[in-house]
Amino acid sequence: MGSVVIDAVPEAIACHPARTAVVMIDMQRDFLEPGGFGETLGNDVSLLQAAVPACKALLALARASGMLVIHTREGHRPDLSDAPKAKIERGAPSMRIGDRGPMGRILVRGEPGHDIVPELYPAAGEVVIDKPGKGAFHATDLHSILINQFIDTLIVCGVTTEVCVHTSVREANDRGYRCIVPADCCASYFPEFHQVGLKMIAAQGGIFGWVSDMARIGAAFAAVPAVRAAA
Ligand code: TIU
Repeated sequence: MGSVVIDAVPEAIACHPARTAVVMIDMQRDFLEPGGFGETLGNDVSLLQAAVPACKALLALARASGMLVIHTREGHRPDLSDAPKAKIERGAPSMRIGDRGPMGRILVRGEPGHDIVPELYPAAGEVVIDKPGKGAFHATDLHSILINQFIDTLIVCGVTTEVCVHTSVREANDRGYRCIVPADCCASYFPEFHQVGLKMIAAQGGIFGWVSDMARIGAAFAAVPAVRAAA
């Protein structure tokens, strides 16, 4: 299987599918559907739906080409012992973490709202990382899993662009991973933060990584017959 060259900003990036993982950050009902954590914070959750079609296409590509797929979920133990007081008490949400809402207890593991949206549901055998923080590496075994699979490049997708995606990309950088962020596979409750968040990743020669999109990633894979044949 050969390398694929993905057109991106600030420049094209070559990566090897066997050493590349798709990391789908927090595409959970609690963030994307009414009645969950995102809405309790006062957000219009319908804005996040924009990322679902491109994420779905990327998951299909990753599965067909044999790339490692990892899903993350933000949430806490039912007794909230892993939820910092500062996180629970922050802001003025209509419901706090652990309170009971229409999709079960807000941001609590095992509750319906904590689950991943049906369109992007993990396939059998795909890794699901439960994370208590915004970053996917904090207090999880993600780094060990990636090292053990010889992964050097991440395609980081999900919600929200400037919160959990950005935090995870920053954490990944400091651990030595190259991060590609497809713009249309991410979304924010604040469209301007989405745009600026992406700019911050690619600025200064790609200080945190490369920004691309699903069409350019699809085109890169389609251009490599060996990758397609191995799928
Ligand atoms: N509030 C917000 O924009 N995001 C989060 O709380 N978590 C994630 O981004 N997953």
